[in-house]
Order: sequence, then structure tokens, then C-alpha cells
Amino acid sequence: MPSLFDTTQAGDLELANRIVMAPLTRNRSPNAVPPDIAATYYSQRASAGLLITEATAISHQGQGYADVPGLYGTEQLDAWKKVTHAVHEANGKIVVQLWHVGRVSHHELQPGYGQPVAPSAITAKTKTVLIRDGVPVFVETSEPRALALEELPGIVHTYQAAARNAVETAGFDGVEIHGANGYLLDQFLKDGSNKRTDDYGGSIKNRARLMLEVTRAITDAIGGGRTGIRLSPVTPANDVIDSNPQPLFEYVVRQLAPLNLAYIHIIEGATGGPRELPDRPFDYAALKAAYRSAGGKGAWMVNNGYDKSLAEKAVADGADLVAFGVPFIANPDLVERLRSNAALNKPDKTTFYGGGAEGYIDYPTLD
Ligand code: 8OZ
Repeated sequence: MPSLFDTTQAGDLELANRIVMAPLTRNRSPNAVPPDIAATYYSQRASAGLLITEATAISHQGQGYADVPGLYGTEQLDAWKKVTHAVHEANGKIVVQLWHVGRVSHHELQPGYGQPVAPSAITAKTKTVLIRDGVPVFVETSEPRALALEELPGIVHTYQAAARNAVETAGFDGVEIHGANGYLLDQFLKDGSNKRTDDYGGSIKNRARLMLEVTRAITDAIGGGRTGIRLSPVTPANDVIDSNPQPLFEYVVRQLAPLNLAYIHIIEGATGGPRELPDRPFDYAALKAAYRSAGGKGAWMVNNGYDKSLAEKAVADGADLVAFGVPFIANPDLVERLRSNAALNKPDKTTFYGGGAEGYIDYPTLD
């Protein structure tokens, strides 16, 4: 019976254990450049089998929140290089999460103060964060414009360029495509936000097209074995829902199967909330079976509200990797604490988003 603490393989990535640090937005990157202390923060957590960075914008257009990092400028890539170097020095593995927020943005964050972009011109009933007079404030997202058909190849190309830069310039071990939580690719996937009448809207096949084109472009550039993807079939995050997610997501994973991805990362239930949604049941075992029966060999990563006993049960039930989010904010040595059944530090929510070293690199480790 495999244990959480056993080594494993995810595509080309050899992992020291099955415990993954989930992507965690921290809003500490003014001008989209990760600070020097990000190298400390990530390397402190390098005993995780795999670190997934906070969501990182592939372009200025892909930005939706104040002080989140990017991966499209030289200064940003140089800063990430310091992070990957520090993690590798600590014998860790790190992939960067590639992010385009789509409509979850504000015109003040967009190039030329333009409108955010989306599959359809429908404003998300959700908030984003701006910094006003040095203080983070929540604001309504701006009305988006629908992307023209002619713009979509450029979006695919931008994802591909970001993946190439991530691996070749910034030194990441791979990338995770952020296909979850109501951002651009999820907006195209789900019928609540995609009302297009062209080849990218309507049928399941059409709504999944952009995500699959992006994934294929990335695997062509850096190899499937260094590419993962994150999906959230039923989360209500950022006001994006689908009327019939089971066949939609089973289609997606069947199409992903031949790409030989490193892993599929599934958020079960509502992101950061309940794992079960009574009004939106979803059969995750059937999803995984659809992937495997289509020949998918990537590691199956599960996420959302896991503790040690739930994680052990998941691994016993066939999950390959378990991603922990908030516990990693407060416990740089989470792997050792789980292994030795030590108490966990309590996270301080007031320092999750924004600020500096406090609540970022000052959580204590076991002696
Ligand atoms: C928390 C705050 C802002 C963004 C996600 C990238 O939900 C995020 C995010 C989380 O995937």
C-alpha cells in the first residue's frame, strides 16, 4: 500500500513524496515581480514532493489582481530564476501555475486601462483587489468584452511562450495550466459564462477547444511530462458554473489522456470551501476512470480541505498526489509535521494577501 511519504513519479518529475504544495495567491509581487523573499518562502517549503507556485499571469492582459506575479517580462523571469535556484538548492521541485484571469479583472489592471477579455461580454459577479493608497480594497470586476475569434490563436501562443520561458529561462521543472476557479479557460469551458456561437461555444467539444489547444501548444513546446493542469468541475468560484459538468469534464480528461501529462489536479467541491455541494453532485471516481480508460497515465492529484487522515484515505483509494493549501502557508515543514504527527501552526488570515515577510517567511519549523 503506497504511503503519502513514498517517492513517486509525475510524468518526467521524480517526486520525493506525494505531498504537494497547492498554488496560493499571496499578492506580494509589486509590478508583477516576485520579491527576493519569495525565494526564501518557496525554498522553506521545498520538502514537499512538488511545489506549485501561486497563479502567475502569462501576459498583462491576463492580470486580474494587485501585486500578483507575471511571467512575461525579463525582470519577472529573472526574479523567478532566483526562486527556482533556491528551491533546487534545497532539493525541491517547482512548477509555475500559468494564469489568464479572463473577465476576473479591473480595467485599472489592464493594458491601456482597457476592458478585460472573456468568452462572452458577461460581467462576473465577483470581486477583485486593487491597492489604493497602499491599502488593498475589494472592487467589482469590470465589464468584459468578448474575445474575437481572430484573437484566440494569440492567446494560445501567449500560453505557449510563457511555458517555454518558464522552463528555458526561469528554470522551472514544469508548468501547471490554471484551468480552474472561474478564470479564462474555465470561463470558456462552462456554459454559464460561454455564450459564443462560433467554434469555441455551444457544444462541449467547442467549449473545451481553447483549453485543449492551449494544453497541446504547451506540451508541444515543453513536453507533456512537464505539464500539469488544474480543473474544478463544480466550484462556484468567480461566478462560473456549468449546467452539466459530469459529461463536460469527462470529455476534457479523455481528450487530455493522449497528451501524456505529468498530472491532473482536481479541486473537489467549492475551492477553499465545502468538499460536497448538495445541489451539485459530482462523481470524481467516474472522472478518474474516464481518464484512465482513455489511456491517461498522468498522476492523479486531489485537493481541497485535506488533512493527514483524509489524504491517507485518498492515497489508499488510488490518488497519486494530494495538494495541501493553507496548511503550507503556516507550516513550511508540513511534510515532517505530517510524518511525525506533530501539531500544526495556525495560519494568520490577515497576512494571506499582501504585505511582506510577516506571515510569509516567519512561520516556525519544528526544532
Ligand atoms: C485567492 C485570491 C486571488 C486569486 C484562485 C488564483 O482561486 C486564485 C486566487 C485565490 O485560483
